[in-house]
Parts: sequence; C-alpha cells; structure tokens
Amino acid sequence: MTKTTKMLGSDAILRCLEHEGVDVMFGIPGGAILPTYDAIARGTTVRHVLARHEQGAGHMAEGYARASGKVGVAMATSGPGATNLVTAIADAWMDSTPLVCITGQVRSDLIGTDAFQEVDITGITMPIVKHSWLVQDVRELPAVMKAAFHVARTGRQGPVLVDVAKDAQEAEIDFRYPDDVDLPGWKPPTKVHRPQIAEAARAILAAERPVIYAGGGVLNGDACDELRTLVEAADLPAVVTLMGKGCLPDSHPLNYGAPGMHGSKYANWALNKSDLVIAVGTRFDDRVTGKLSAFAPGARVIHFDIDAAEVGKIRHAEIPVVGPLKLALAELTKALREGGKPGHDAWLRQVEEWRRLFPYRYGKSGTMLKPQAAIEAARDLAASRTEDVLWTTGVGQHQMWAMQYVVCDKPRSFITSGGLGTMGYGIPAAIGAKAARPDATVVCIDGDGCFQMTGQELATAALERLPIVVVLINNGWLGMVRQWQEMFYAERFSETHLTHQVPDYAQLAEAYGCAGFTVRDEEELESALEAAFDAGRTAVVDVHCDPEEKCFPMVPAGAASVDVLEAPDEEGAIA
Ligand SMILES: Cc1ncc(C[n+]2csc(CCOP(=O)(O)OP(=O)(O)O)c2C)c(N)n1
Repeated sequence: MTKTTKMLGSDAILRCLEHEGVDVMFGIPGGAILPTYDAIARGTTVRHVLARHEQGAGHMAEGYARASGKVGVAMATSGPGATNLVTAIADAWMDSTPLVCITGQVRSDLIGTDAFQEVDITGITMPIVKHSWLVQDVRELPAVMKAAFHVARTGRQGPVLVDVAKDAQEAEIDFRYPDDVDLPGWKPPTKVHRPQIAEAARAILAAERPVIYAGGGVLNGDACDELRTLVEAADLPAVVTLMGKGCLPDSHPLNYGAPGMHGSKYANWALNKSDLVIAVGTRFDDRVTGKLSAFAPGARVIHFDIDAAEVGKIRHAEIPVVGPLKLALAELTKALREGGKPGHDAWLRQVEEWRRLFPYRYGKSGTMLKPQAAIEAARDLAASRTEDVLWTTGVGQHQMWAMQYVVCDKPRSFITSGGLGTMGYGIPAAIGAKAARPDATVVCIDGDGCFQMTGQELATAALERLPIVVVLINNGWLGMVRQWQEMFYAERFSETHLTHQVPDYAQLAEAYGCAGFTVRDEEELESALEAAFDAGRTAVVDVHCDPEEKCFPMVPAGAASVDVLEAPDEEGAIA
C-alpha cells in the first residue's frame, strides 16, 4: 500500500499543484476559496501572484502558459470571481491554451439554493472548456486534479475547470497523488497513420505550387524544429498565421509571414494561388480564408492536426493526417527525402517576386507620429539589446501592426489573443509571461482602448516585481472599429472616440508605481523608449499616434482573401 498523508482538502489542492510542477499561479481570494488561500498561508512552493481582477489572473495564466509551454493556473472564488474568469477561459479555449482554473464553490449543502455568491460556473463554462469537474467529496480531489492537468495539456490543449465546494476544501483526506489517470473517454492520438504520410509526400513531390500554412498548433505541438527541417528539406514556402508567429523564424527566407485580413498580399497570394495547401496545426479561420468559396480554389489540401474535429471542419482535406505534429512532420520529412527533389523552383521565384512587389508599407508624411514607426522603433531597440524578447499585444490595429512589423525568430515569443480577440489581453499576458521567463524582456504593444480594460494590473506588475514595458499606441480612438466605420460605414464615427489625453497614461503609470513617459512626436520617441527599457521597473510609454492611420493591407470582411487592398500610395489611391 502506498503511503498516504492526512491533510485538509485545501492543502491537498496545493500538494497536487506541487506534484504537477506548478511554480506560479495567479488569482484573487474570496469567501468560497478562503480555505485554500489559508493553505497557501500555511506554506507551498507555488508562488501566488495576486491579480487585481480575475480576468487579469486568467490572462496572466495564459501568458505564462504560452511563454513557458506549461499549464497555466488561475484561482478565483465563487460567483463574481468565477464569472470574471470566463473571458480568459473562453480566450484559452479559442486559442488552445492549456489552463487549469480552480474556483471555490459554495458549501455542497447550499448548491442549488441561490446561496450568496453561488453561480453554476461549470454550467456557464460548459461550451468553453475541454472538461470541468464540480468536487463535493474531498476524496475525489487528487484524481480530479491529476485528470485536470492531463486533459489540459494532452491532445489539443485547452482550458479545464475544477470547481471545489468550500466544505470539500475543509474536509480531511488521506492524501496520495495518483500516478496515473483513469479517463477511458480521453484518448488523444499518439501515432500517425503511415500511408497518409506517404500520400502527403507524393502529393508534395508532384505539386507545382505547394505552400505550407502553419498555425499555433505547431507551437503547442512543440513541432517548430520539425517544421523548419521540413521547409528546408523540400524548399517549401510557408505562410504563418498570427497564432503561429515564431514557429518558424520570421527572418527565415522561406517564411512569408501572415496571411489573412491584415496579412501581406504576397502571403495571401501564395496561399490562394497554390495548387497544394499543406495545413499544419491551423484551423482555416475566417480571418484567414475570407470568403470560403473563393479560398485557394485551385488547391488540394493536406491537413495535419492533433484534433480530428478540425480536419474537414471548414475546408475539405484530400489528405487528412491526424496525430502529434512533431512526429508527423518528422515522418513527412523522412518520406520526402526518400522521394527525391521536388521541382517547384518557378513557384518559389514567383512568391519571392510578389514579396518584392508588395512589401508592408505605410505613408510617412503627416505631422503626427505613425503607429507603425513606433512599433518599428520598439522592435529595433529591443533587438539591439537582447535576443530574449517576448512580445504581447492587445487587440485592434496595434495588434495587426505588431504582427506585421515585429520580428520573432524564436518560438513562444509572440503572445496574442487570436480566436477571441480579447481587448485587454496584452498587459496581464505580459505579466504572466514575465513570471514564466523572468530573464526575458517582455514588451506589450497595447492600444489605448485595450489598456483601459486591464490597466489596473500595472499594480500587479509593480508590486509582484514582474517588470514589463508597455508601448501604448495611443491613437485616441477605438482604432480598429474607427477604421471599419471610416471604410464601411460612411465615416459615421459612432462611439469610438476616446481622446489622446484622458487618462494621462504616464501619470497613471506613476500612480501605480511604474515609470511613465509621454511621446508626442518622433524626436521624443527613441529616448523615451530607451528610458523605459532602462527603467528597471514596469514602464509605460504613451505614444500619441496619428488617429487616422489605417491598417493595411486589408481584405474586407466577406471578400475573397486574394482581393487584398494595399495601403494607399503617396497620392492617396487605394489599390
Ligand atoms: C472585449 C472586447 N470588446 C470589444 C471588442 C471590439 N474591438 C475590437 S478592436 C477594438 C478597438 C481597440 O481599440 P484600441 O485598444 O485603442 O486599439 P487600436 O485598434 O486603436 O489599435 C474594439 C472595440 C473586442 N475585440 N474586445
């Protein structure tokens, strides 16, 4: 008989986290989770980072997970604490980010009575978790916690929820952490089907215009080295989605960057004019495909994914390959090497020519600083100081400009909210990333609208000594919405004006114990950024930017993604 130790359920939760190798968790206490916070006071090796809002705690756990490759842990109380976590859980669900969220629940005899701070959080989150548990019997806790981590990190990763009744936290248990999980219904694939690999290799060797379309699954599947080897072995041009950024070095000559609504014309053309799309860990999101019936009309599709449910969900795959990407890509490279040299040189020259003809560009004239220039300056300054930079973003124009202009040559160096598009993601995700990788320089490219959703987490960054640099692209507007109103709603700017001045972000930063800088023109930019990078504490650089600058290229919603609107030329004409 293996040894057990008598303890309270609350202590058992922490022992489970320790067994899982968790070093940091993020949360806020409250009534129903108080016993577990009391256990934290009794002692644990897990560092607890006190957030200012549970949404922040959730995004911190996400940032931690994406920066480290480990499971992120967030903790909250019942009722409003739990509902405040919902946005982060949904975000993690959409972007396949592994999270274990632990919430306190009211006492089991009160469940269903509309007790104070009771919500059915397992019910509320049902469609946005991989799995959830409501623990009312303390004896279930160790197996549930073991299963929670297993489900979050295996197969297609994602969030799980463990809701623990207060009396279960207070009850005594003979604790032993199980060695194995017993989940007969959860069997993610561990192998790939060899004949499918052989067919994929034949298709690639026969193709005239093949293109790799790589997504966030490559990062989650730890298959970045294998992707690079494949790309180089078969000279395959690759486009990489927003969520995949960094899975292949941005500066690799065969990396053509992001396709989609604000991707380059050359990436969209490479994808749409190909005769073979090799999709790897990506899900044919509507922001990439545009009008689906017009997407890559002449292409056959090979679709590699760990999740069988993704294959054929949006676009039929002639050659489906379900299994771990690391293994699948390695096998594919082997098969290709045995099959001879692919002959698509003319296609490679064509794609390269498109890149030469249609680079990302923006007009530099005008009196106000261009947001792209601010991002380029932050990128160049960061690169001149260290190779270990992690970028996070909010959601909006600044996010798309960050995608276009930041260069990420390492996996897990670009952390953003893709699927849910959650404004306010950037600052807390940066704090979580800093907790995961304390030696890295963590820079959040944020928007002024986004900043105001989760900016209170600057207090967390300051007091928990998790210094980040926030480069605030302050255009005084909810810029991305303004852009749509200008282009598609006859310039009726309905409820999108924020102003550059309120709040005064530099003063706000100082009020939170951070360094604050305001940049009103180009001359001030470099010195302010330098001072922020050198501050030795969290710093906010409030960069007042041109409110009228629009994000191009752009594929209007519902248009074919081959029909890319380029930035206006110097005469102002949109091509
Ligand atoms: C929580 C949330 N609310 C609303 C939106 C819709 N939305 C998308 S981008 C955007 C504007 C973002 O403004 P800002 O942070 O200033 O960034 P900018 O586009 O100006 O760079 C809004 C309101 C959203 N994505 N998320």
